[in-house]
Amino acid sequence: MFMAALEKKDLFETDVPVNRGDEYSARDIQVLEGLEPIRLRPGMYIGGTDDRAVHHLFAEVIDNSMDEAVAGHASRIEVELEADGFLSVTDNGRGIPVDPHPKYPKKSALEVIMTELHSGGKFSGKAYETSGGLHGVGVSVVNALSDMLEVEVARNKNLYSMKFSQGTPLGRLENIGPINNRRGTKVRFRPDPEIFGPKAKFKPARLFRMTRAKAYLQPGLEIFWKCDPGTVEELDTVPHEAVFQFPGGLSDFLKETLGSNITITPDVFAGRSKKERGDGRVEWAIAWSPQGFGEADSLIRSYCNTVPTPDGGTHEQGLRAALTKGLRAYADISGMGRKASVITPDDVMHSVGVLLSVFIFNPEFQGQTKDRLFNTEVARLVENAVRDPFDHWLASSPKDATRLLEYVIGTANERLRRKKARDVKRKSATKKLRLPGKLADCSRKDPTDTELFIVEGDSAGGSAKQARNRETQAVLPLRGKILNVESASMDKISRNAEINDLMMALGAELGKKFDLEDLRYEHIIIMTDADVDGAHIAALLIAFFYRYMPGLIDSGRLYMAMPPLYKITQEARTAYAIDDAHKDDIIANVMTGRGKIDISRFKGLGEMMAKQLKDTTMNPDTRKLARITIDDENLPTTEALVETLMGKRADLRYRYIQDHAQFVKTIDI
Ligand code: 0RA
Repeated sequence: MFMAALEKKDLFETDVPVNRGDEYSARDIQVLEGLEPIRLRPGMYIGGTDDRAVHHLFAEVIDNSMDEAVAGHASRIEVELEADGFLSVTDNGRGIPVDPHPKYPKKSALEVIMTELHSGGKFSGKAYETSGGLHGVGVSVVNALSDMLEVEVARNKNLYSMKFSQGTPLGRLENIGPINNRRGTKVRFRPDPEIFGPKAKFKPARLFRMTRAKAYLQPGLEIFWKCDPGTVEELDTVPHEAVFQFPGGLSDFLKETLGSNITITPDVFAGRSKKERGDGRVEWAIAWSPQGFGEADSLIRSYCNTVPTPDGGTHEQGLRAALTKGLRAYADISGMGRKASVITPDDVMHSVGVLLSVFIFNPEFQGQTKDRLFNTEVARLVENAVRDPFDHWLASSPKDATRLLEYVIGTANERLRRKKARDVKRKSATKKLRLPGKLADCSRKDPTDTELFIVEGDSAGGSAKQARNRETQAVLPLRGKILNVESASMDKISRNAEINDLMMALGAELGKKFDLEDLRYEHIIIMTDADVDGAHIAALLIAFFYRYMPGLIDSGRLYMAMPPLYKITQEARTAYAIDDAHKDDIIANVMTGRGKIDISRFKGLGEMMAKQLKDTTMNPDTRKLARITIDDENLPTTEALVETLMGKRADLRYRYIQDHAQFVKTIDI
C-alpha cells in the first residue's frame, strides 16, 4: 500500500520532480491524505460499488451545480449522457475558481478542489452558503472513482480545461482561450470499471428521474436533459431530450404525483418560509389522499439542500409536530377537541403526500447510508415555518379543515380499534401458554377435530384421562360446583377458580371479548354423572356458556356427553341405557325372552372402567352426544333449564336431551 502511494505521488504532483528513492516523508503522507483512500475503500465514501453508488456519483456532481443555482448564481443546468458512457453536467454558475490556491501556490484552486478530500466547503469559501454535495464528501470523490474526468470552466472571460484519470491530473490546467458569452462549469466523467466493474453504467431512466426531481426543488431553474439514443434501451420510456422547469416548485411535483387521486381537501397545502438571514429556509407541499400512492399509503419525500433524505430526520419531525399541533388546535377552536385528543403524528401522516425541502448551512447526516438529516435545530426551524401558515390554511376554509380533521380522527380510531383487537389476540395467545395444571391437554395443536371434555370431579377425570384419545381429546376435571352465574357479578365470576381454569383451557375470553377463533378445541363436551348432581353441574355450565360465551352455543360447538346410567347384560350381550325409560326400552326390545338379565346402575363416571367409558361415552365411533342448542323462541330460563337437567324429574331431562340430541354415531346397544 505504501509503495502504491509512492507511485501515485508521481502522477499527482505534476509540477514537482519525482524522486523515486525518497524516504518516507511529509510529502508521502500528503499523498495518502489525497485521493488514494477513496480508491482503496470506495464503500466508505459512496456506500458501496453497486448501481446505487454509480448514480451517487451523478448526484454529487449535479448537487454542486444545484448549490450554484440555489445560491442564485446559476439559472440553468444541462445533463447529458453520451453514447460512450460519459456523463456531463454543465451549469451557468460562477465557475470553479482557477486562480492559484493560497495554500498550494503552485496549484490552481480547481486542481485542489478536484484532488483533495473534503476540500469543497473548506477551501472554496462556500461555507457561508447552503450546500448539498454527497453529504459533504465533495466532487474529488467522483474524480477519484472516474477513469476519466474532465472539467471545463468558463470564468474571467476565458475557457479553462483540466483532465484527470482515477483522480490524477493528466496535465496542467489549460487556458483554451477567451470567450465572451459564457460562464460556468462543466464536469464530464465516466465511472471507473476498475472500481465499479466492467458492466457498471448509468441507467438513463434513473438519471432522468433524479434530474427532474431537482428541477422541482428550485423553481425557476431550467434543467436540460439529453441522452444519446444509443444509451436508451428499447423498452425505456426516457426521452432523448427534455427541459424541466417548474415555476410551482414542490406544488407542481405533488400535483403531478397525485395525478387523478382524490384528495381530502381540494387545495394542496404548500408554502415556503420567509427568507431569514442566518437561519435556513423551508418549502413544503402537502395533500391527503385516501387512495394512497401506488403500493404505499403515503408518500413522503424530503430533501436537505436538494439532497434526498429517504430516511427522514429532524426536518420531517418538525413537520409532523407542526401538522399535529395545528390540527389539534383547530379541533379545540372548532369544538372537536375531545374527539381529536386521540390523534398522533402517525395518524396525521397517514395517506399523506408530502414534499419537504430545507436549506440549511451545515447539514449533518446520520445512519448507515447517511440518508437521515441529523441537525437538531432543524426540527424547530421547520415546525416554526409551517405552523402559522398551516393554522391560516385551516382557518381559511373551515369546511375543508373539518373534513381533514374528521379524516385524521377516523384514522386514529381505526388504529385504536386494530390495537384493541391485537391486544385481545395477544392476551389469548399468552393464555394458551398458561394452561391449568389439572388439564390433560391433547397433543394436536390445531383445533380441528379436537375435543375438550369438561368432567365433574377428580375421580371421573381420572377415568376420562385413561379412556381418551390422547391426540384429539383433552380432559379438564372441575372440582366441585361452579358458580351460579345468574346470581354472581361479572367480577366475582372472573375471579372464580373453576371458571378461570375453564377460560384458560379454552383460550377464550368472556363476553364481548369472546372470539370463536381463539378456541383451542373444536368441540366442547360437558361430561357429568347421569344423576341429579351431574345434571346440576351441566346446567350451571350451560348457563355460564349461554351468558358469557353464547357464540360457542350459536356455532353448535357445545355438547353434552351421554354417559349410561345402567348396564344391562344377558349372557354375552351387553347394552347401556342412559336413563330408566331407555333401560325399559332395551329390556323390552333388545333383550330376548331367554336368559337372566343383569342390570347394574353406575353411581358415577368414576366407577366405570376406562374401556366402558370409552366405548359408551367418549369414542366418537360408538358414543352419542347431545348438541346444546338454544331455541330462541321458547328460550328456557336458566331456572327452567336447571330444573330440566337437574333431573328432579328424570323424564324431563330425557326429553330435553332427546329433543336436542344430535346423534353423531349410534352406539351398538
Ligand atoms: C468553489 C468556489 C466557488 C464556486 C465553486 C467552487 C463551484 C463549484 C462547482 C461545481 C460545479 N459547478 C460549480 N460551480 C461553482 C465560488 C467562486 C466565486 O466566488 O466566484
